[in-house]
Amino acid sequence: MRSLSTALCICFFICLSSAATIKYDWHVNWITANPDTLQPRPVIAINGKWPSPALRGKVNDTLELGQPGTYWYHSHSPSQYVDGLRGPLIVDDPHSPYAATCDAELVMTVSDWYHEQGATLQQYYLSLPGNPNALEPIPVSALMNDQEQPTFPVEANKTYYLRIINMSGFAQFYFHIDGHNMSIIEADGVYSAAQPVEDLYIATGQRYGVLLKTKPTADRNFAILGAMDLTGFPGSAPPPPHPNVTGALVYNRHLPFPSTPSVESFTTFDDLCLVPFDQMPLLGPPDQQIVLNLSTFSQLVPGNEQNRAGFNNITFIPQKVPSLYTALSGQQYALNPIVYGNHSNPFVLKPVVLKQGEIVEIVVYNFDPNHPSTVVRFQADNPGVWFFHCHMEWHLVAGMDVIFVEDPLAIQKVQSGIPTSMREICEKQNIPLKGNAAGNYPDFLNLTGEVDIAPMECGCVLIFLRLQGHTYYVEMKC
Ligand SMILES: [Cu+2]
Repeated sequence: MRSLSTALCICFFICLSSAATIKYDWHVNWITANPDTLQPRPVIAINGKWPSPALRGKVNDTLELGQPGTYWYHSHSPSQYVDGLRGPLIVDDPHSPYAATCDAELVMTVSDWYHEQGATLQQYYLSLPGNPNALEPIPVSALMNDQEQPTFPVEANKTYYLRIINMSGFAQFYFHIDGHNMSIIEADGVYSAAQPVEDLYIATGQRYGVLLKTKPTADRNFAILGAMDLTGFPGSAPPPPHPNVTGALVYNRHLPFPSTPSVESFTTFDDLCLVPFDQMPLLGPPDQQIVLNLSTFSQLVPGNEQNRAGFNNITFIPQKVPSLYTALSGQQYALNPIVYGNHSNPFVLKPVVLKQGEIVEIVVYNFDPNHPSTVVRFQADNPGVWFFHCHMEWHLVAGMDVIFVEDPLAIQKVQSGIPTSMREICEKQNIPLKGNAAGNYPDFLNLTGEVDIAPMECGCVLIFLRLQGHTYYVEMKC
């Protein structure tokens, strides 16, 4: 078994404007679990418990906590969320436009489950000699709330706010509740006009908030079905043995658990048709356009031949110095993309430096005949180092990622130093706290020593994403 080098202690501080500070003090270690009842295996637990707890905060200070809504926390390094280091992150909103409509709330997750550990699967996926067609690892089972047959007690004649999260490493899911319709009111933390739907299609990493009206009488229980989209798996590989999971809306616990429904075909709703609740108009025209051409290729280093992926023929490889530390220590150099690891080697990410306030348009071409491209616009109003990546974990570790360094001089102004807990984590792992991608300081333009060959082992991603107001997401290394 892969060992976590020490018992890692993660502290999350959630600051609320009412002066309350919620502190989560986590000790992370391996325990054994058997959620699909087929095979016990090691999972990454928090304070000795798994599934991992839901994190919750209130939104009465938007500056500290960002936006209300349904999120999840997870570790990408090295594929640790596939080993169970994942859980809901809920930002409650007393001022939600739907607050008066909801009587109660339920959090539901769907996920795929592998019997092999994430690091092993990652190595298999990346290995060019061992997996010449770059077939993604196929999960064994579907889980709901990281269990089989979870139950959700409900009362008749109420309106529930369901927060539904796909925490999968790879699978996309259909989500269906027998005998009930749903109404989408939130997508990935953004309120929408209520949109009635029969089923949901939830991509990897995606979240929905929906309203569910319960039946007037409690005379039976109803199945909740999470079904993997089998068309998303590589055709030449055998499909997952247990692609569906059934949970239950329990109106009466003395009545039987419902049988798994047979759904002939799911109805899907195109989420591009959702209308934002605040009627926010389309942003534009863009000040900057970033075109990302998806590509896959090979790293041909003898003894370390890898399947790689990336954008514009550059595969993302974590550098010696986390990009945020480069931004923090680089002074004026932080404006120069070169310092983050910008050279002609096609295996190193070329970052993009954004100015605060500008409208950015990202065009992603993935050359899929059915969905050849997608366009996203956003206003760069949140200085930080942002990791933009495919949320299929196997594609992420293969390098299908870029970073957006947004207004690094503003980061330097707002963020005076590195918090002690992060400093200690890095010192334990000999990760430098300053310098360019190669760890050179103060000569930021000297990239000698930057990482230009992806390691097969571990792929130690150490990315720090800055959220507004000194709250960090830390993606840890093993
Ligand atoms: Cu992908």
